[in-house]
Amino acid sequence: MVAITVPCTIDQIPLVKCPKAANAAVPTIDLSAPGAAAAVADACRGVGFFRATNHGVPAALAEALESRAGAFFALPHKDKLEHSSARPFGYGSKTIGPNGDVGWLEYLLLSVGSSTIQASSLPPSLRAALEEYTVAVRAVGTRVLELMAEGLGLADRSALRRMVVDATGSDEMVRVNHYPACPLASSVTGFGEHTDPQIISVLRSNRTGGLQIMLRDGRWVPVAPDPDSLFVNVGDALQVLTNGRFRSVKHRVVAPEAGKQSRLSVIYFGGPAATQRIAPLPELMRDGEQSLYREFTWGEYKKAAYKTRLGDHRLGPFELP
Ligand code: GA4
Repeated sequence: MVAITVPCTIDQIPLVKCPKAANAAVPTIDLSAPGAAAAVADACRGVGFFRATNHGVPAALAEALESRAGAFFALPHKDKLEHSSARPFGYGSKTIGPNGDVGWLEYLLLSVGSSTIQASSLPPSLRAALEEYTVAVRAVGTRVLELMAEGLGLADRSALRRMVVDATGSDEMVRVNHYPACPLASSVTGFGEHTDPQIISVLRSNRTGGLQIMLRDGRWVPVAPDPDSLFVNVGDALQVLTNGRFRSVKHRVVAPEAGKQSRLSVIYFGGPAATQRIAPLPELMRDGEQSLYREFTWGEYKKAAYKTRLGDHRLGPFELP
């Protein structure tokens, strides 16, 4: 097989039709408030996305990571490329996934195993900051998965967290995305529209906007950046586990325009072990309710996902007529 590297230039990156709508649609949930479980479930049944406050991640950890990541991305391109050999993990620039998706960004995608970042070659200070942050954000993921289970009315509040943070061999990742200001055009795609395949994603960004989510009625709305909050996404696997009650949210990022600060985001993805069966939780099913999906394992879904383009409807082939 011959590997062809296609150099990606700005004119190969698609533009995004930007919405004029305001930011009203994103529910904000105080994770420490009574009633948080019901609010989380409501948000996940609605838009599939919410802003979490009082999450307990110390600002200092996020800021330390932001500054170390900023220093990393400021390195000469050839130095960063030294971290790009372990596809899909490591450093990437402009290309996303193996099937031709491109965006105005560079990133680090790292696998998390027992809270350790699996990439020994990273600068030690960046690796340490990422590990500390990951431990903290994982704890938020754990708490949110418990709130989701409670909000769904599951007797076992650990039913969801057991698939991710407590499971051996679970598939957890951290991604650091850096979107430099784009000098040549506005509305340039940073990260094209997609849903996250996993159970849950927890995002934090700096003060630069660009993230947009799709509402249930198909409208795109911008998400106002807020470095003090975390943003939680429902992923495809959670949509299946809840037989469509929770909705995997479509989202995308528009690159900052010339003169703006670059955008830096860090996302924790909580996925289960490869052997985990993904099917609606029996306790949720009403009498006579049929599964909307044929059964699959996370390993199968992941394999299928890596054959798709970013914007494809990945659950499509698993939907039952
Ligand atoms: C989208 C969510 C996460 O960023 C990610 C992405 C992954 C990658 O960048 O390697 C994928 C994409 C994401 C879904 C479809 C496939 C796989 C790129 C791609 C085209 C890390 C993930 O798990 O799925």
